[in-house]
Amino acid sequence: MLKSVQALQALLLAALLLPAGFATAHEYQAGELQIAHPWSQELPPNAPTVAAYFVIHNTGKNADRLLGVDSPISGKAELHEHVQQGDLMKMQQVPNVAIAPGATVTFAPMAYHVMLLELKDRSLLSDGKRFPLTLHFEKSGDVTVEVAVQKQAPAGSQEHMHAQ
Ligand SMILES: [Cu+2]
Repeated sequence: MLKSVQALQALLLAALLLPAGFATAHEYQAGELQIAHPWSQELPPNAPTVAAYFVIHNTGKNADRLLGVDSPISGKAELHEHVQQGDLMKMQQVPNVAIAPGATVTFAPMAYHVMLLELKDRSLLSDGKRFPLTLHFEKSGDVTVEVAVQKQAPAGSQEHMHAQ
């Protein structure tokens, strides 16, 4: 009994010591898809594009597909991936992203990402703010998530300045 109390105290302490980013972790559900912690790196105010990231986990037995995204803060939103071209990593648009049953698909710097272009409203693009992003899935339908803008990339994602 004493041991488990100590373990619990250790856990609570660990939770308190986690970096601030963890406190804002948030999750959404669309059918059998879980969308974890949508976030975006705070960029200089004149940045022409903004990227958004999240992790999609398919808890179901059916494949699904992310067909597209949109946000009221941008005129255009695209799905991108990074590909190796010689020595360079380049990003390119993809028509959709398959989410196999049981799969976890990570949108992160240097991987799949949402690219917001033709930015209309930059008021929500600073550290600590959130902006809406709607994901359109083939089977699970539409789900609107709040993308947390943060200076620090969340733990577990690679540090990377998005190449234009
Ligand atoms: Cu991109």
